[in-house]
This record gives sequence, C-alpha cells and structure tokens, in this order.
Amino acid sequence: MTDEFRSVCVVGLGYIGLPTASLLGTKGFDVLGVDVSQHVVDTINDGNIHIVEPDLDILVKSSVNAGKLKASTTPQESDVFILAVPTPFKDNNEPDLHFVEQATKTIAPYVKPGNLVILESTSPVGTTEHTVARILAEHGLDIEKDVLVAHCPERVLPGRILIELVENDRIVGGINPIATAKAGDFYRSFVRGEVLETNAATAEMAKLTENAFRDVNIAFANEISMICDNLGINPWELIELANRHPRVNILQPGPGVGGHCIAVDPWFIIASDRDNSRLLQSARAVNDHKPDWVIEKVRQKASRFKQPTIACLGLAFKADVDDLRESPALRIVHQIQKDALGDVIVCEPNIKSHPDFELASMEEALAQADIVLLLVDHKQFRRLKASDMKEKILIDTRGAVR
Ligand code: SAJ
Repeated sequence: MTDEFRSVCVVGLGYIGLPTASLLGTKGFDVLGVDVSQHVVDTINDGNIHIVEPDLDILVKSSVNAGKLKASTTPQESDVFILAVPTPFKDNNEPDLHFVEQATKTIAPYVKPGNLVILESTSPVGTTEHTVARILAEHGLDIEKDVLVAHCPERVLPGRILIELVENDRIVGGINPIATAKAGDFYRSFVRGEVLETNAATAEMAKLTENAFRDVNIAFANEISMICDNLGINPWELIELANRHPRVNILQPGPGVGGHCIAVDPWFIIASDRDNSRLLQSARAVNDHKPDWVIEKVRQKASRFKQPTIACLGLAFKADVDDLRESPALRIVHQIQKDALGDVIVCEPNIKSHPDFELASMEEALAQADIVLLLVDHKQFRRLKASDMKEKILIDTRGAVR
C-alpha cells in the first residue's frame, strides 16, 4: 500500500480480477470487487470462489473475513480502478472491446481527479488511450492532468496465478509519463518482481508479443509431431533428445492450443498488420488444424471396430485447471460425438458436470474403453502406464502415458 493509493476497485472477478483483488486485500488495501454476475458477487461475499485455482480459496476467505475484500455489482469511489475484463475476438478474428468499453463506462462516474485507472486486460495496441482514456474524457475527466490512465498487462499462468502475481516482473505503460510513474509505484507496493516502465502502446504490444511467441513455438512442436507421426517417430522422445542441445528448447505438442489467451492474442497483432504477420497467421493455422488431425486419427482407429467405446480423458484447455474456454479437447470430443465415431465416455476430474456429456471416473472410463483418447495431461492421467492398456488402442495427444 502507498499513502496515495489505499482503496482499489477491481472490475471483473474472473481468473485475473479475483486473484488480484484478494491478493490486494491481504496486502492491506481496501478492495471492492465488481462483477456483472450476482451469483459471483454472492459467492465471494460468502468467502467462497467460483473458479478452480490452487490456494485462491484460502486467499479469498482471509481477505473477506478480514473485511478487506467485498464484492458488488456496482463500483464505488476508490483511489485505484483496475479493469480485468475479457477481451475476446469476433467471428472475423477482429478484437471485441465491448467489455472494456462497458467496464470503463461503469467506473467513469466514480473516478475522481488523482485516481489511477489501470487496464490489465490483454488488449490491442491503442486500447488504453483510444478506448479507456477516451471514454473517461467523454465523461468530463481531464486525462492529461487529473486522471492517471495506464496499461499493466497481466502475465500470470493459470494454475500458478497466485505465485506469478507476486513474483513475475510487470510492465507498466501510461498514456503519459506521470501515469506511468504512478502506476509503477502502485505495482511496486505489492509485486516482488521488477516493475518495468514504458508507454501504453509498448506495454500492450509486449503482452501480445509474449503470447504470440508461445503460439508460434507450440505450432512448431505441433508441426513436428504430425511429421513424426507419418515417419513412425515418437515426437516426445525426439523433442526430449533435441532439447539436450544447449540452444534448443522446443515446447510440447498437444491436441491444439486452447484457453482465452494464446489462441486469441496473436489475432490482435494480425488484425493490426495483416501484410506483415505471415508467421503469426501460419502458427494460428497449424495450431487450429491440430484438433482436426486428432479427430482424423480417432476416425482411422475407430473404423477397425463396429461400435467402439471411446474414453476421452480431459476436457479442459490444459492440465490441472477447470477452464474449458477455447479448449481443443472439448472441440474434439464434441466432433467425435457429432460424427458418431463410437460410444463416448468422458472423464474430466476438474468439473462436476457438463451439459453435453455424462462424466465418468477414470477407472469407469478405462474399464469400458476400446480406444483411450488422452486429451489433457491432468495429474491423475499422468499416472497411467502403457502397460495398463494392453488390450486397448491408446491415442495420447500429450505424451502423458509412459
Ligand atoms: N500448450 C501446448 N504445448 C506447450 C504449452 C502449452 O500445447 O508446450 C497448450 C496448452 O495445453 C493450452 C495452450 O497451449 O491449450 C495455452 O496454455 P499455456 O500454458 O501456454 O498458456 P495460458 O493460456 O494458460 O497462459 C498464457 C501465458 N503466456 C505465456 O506463457 C507467454 C500466461 O503467462 C499469460 O498470462 C496468459 O497466457 C494470459 O492471460 O495471457
């Protein structure tokens, strides 16, 4: 906490907003978390959580019990406003900023001179200045003198959010030098990593570049894995061996790239310069094709049976989370069911139910399976051994079964 910034209003209580709000609560700030969902607000005010993230329940409970974190559907006056709302893309892969616009309009009546307004949502270059600051200016606020507007992209990895919120270096970029400096002071009061100052556009582009870098590198691994399959080579063994070179560090192939970040953010760069983003577009195409390649594999194997039982292990977008957004696993299982490739049994240990599937335990799924399709390397599945499935056909899209 600093003398200047004691109260914080966090808009959007999802995977970034809720951990941030509860962390700030434990660091002495008075925090109001705002969400459009009454259910989310009630859950948090009861000291509970609506998402799966290690240790988040403990942090929320302690912040709420200490009276440092409250939730509401409406904002209130605060020293700092943090916008942590989704930035999805539209059907044509163009950025969809309506949540950012809405959130800015919601806080605008409560923002006073001297306040800090920070956009944490991953955003196309220009959003901090041309969407957030512009809307605040339209509400009569002087964004050059009175209100400090900055971007500080979140960089935390789902599954490690609470550690990375504190330990990661942060980039802050204001729409002017004073906003940058004040936003830097605010983050330095609770982040252990280094807080690096730049301007808003560079901060926005830095975040997009980080995720595009990962997308391109996963596309490389996915492309190698498909070539290996044709050549009869185990891609995971190959990558392990190649990575013993001191300057090679290949990522892991999988069933495709999911989540709300890596599969989305490169499009924000592509939309800003289509002509010069050939590599990013190719990476997106390779990663988006991978689920179809997996479905084709299942189709080939299933054609050996009259009506095979296909045990699909995992629906989440990656290991040990409950998040199904943009999940290649979910897309694959839906398609297998739609194409009636067999009787589908689904096991997803991180969720209680799913509207489209009956969920089974891993043991039930394996007992009935002719084909085991491993889609997510959840910890439960990483314990499986190839020797456990002698009678079955295994399609292991993650190289989890050894
Ligand atoms: N994946 C692979 N192979 C790999 C690594 C990942 O197939 O070797 C897949 C995952 O299974 C998943 C997808 O990629 O489907 C994305 O997973 P991830 O773990 O790479 O990333 P996210 O989406 O959970 O979080 C990313 C992180 N960005 C980077 O690592 C550069 C995180 O730091 C960001 O804060 C987050 O995006 C975000 O919110 O933007």
